[in-house]
Formats: sequence, C-alpha cells, structure tokens
Amino acid sequence: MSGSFPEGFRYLPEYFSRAQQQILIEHVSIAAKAAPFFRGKMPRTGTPLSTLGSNFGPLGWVAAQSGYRYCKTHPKTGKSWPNMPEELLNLWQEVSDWLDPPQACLINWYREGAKLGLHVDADEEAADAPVVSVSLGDQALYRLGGPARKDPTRSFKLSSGDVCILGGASRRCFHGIDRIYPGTSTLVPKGGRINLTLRVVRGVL
Ligand SMILES: O=C(O)CCC(=O)C(=O)O
Repeated sequence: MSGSFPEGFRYLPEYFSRAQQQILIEHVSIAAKAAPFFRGKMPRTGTPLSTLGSNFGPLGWVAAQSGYRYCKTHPKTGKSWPNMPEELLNLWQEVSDWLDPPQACLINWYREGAKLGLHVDADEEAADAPVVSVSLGDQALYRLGGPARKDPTRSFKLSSGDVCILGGASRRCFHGIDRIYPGTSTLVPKGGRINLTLRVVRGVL
C-alpha cells in the first residue's frame, strides 16, 4: 500500500487498541470542559468551518476571519489550553523521529456532514517537523495528493485508532477529509469523528 504514498508518509492502521482509544477520548472530553469546542472561520470570507475545534498543549491552532494562527489561549475563555496528554507525547516519541516535542495538538471534531478541504499545514515555522495525526470514532475518507493542488490524489478510509505521519516530502503534500461515515463507531460519546493532530510550531516558545 505504501508504494504509492508520497515519500515520508506513513499509515499505521489500528495503532491504538480500543482501550487506549477510550483513554484518549476521555482526555478529549475532560479538555472540552475547560476549553470548549468552537467553530473556526475561514480567513477573509469568514465562512464557518464544518468541523469544531479545540486544542491541547502550550499552543493551539485557531482559524479566524483575520487568519490562521497559533495562540497560547482559547479565543473564547482566554485561558491556556489543557495540557498535552502523556499518551500523545509517548506517541510522538514512538513514531515521529523528531527530537523536539509537539507544541500543539489540534482536536478536530467532525460531526455528520463535516469535511476538511484539501490543504497543506503551513502555519508552522518548524515546517520540516512531521505532523502526527490520530483518528478516533467514525471512519473518514482521507484524500492525499502531492505538493501541488492539481497533483493526482488517492483516497482511503481511516478508522478509529489509526495513525498517519506526514514527514519528509509528504509534510508539504495536500490532504483533506472528503467525508465521514456516520455511525461506524461508538467511541465518541456524542458521535462523529475526533482527529488529533500533533505539531511542532516553532523552535522556542
Ligand atoms: O482529520 C484528519 O484526519 C486530517 C486533519 C488535518 O489535515 C488537519 O487538521 O490539518
């Protein structure tokens, strides 16, 4: 399967057991009480995103009409983001092949109908550090292309417990979520899919 993936992309199906997934979801539920999910907006147009977001870690990714950015605090509560769970720091050590720890973990919540357009993660100064992504809950159709938007893409389903790593050249490849398959998992208490995306943002905070 990896033959036609871009260089540096790794797909680790069923990396987390069901019991480990439940622990991660519990961390998300607790975090969401302190740092409630909010709906970001597209820069310039202000169009609401179809996903809901929150973050773990010293920095959190925020989508606002004024632009995408990393912030130390939640845009609505003004408080720091919840600490990064140890399980995610361990995952980073196990799979990232990168010395510095992640500074941000974006929590995306896809409810029925939510999707994420093709994009490259480009708001990090640490542009070479890999991005590590965990899928929890409902299955999703993931699309992965090349460094140019017009490059051919391939699509495959991600299931709960799967991990993807965008390292090497794949760090600059377009990717997105075309659709969610509602009801394919019972993991997320209110339903849908949670994606956790670990990122190094910059050298020094
Ligand atoms: O939900 C996913 O699997 C991908 C998330 C993603 O690409 C992002 O947050 O930039």
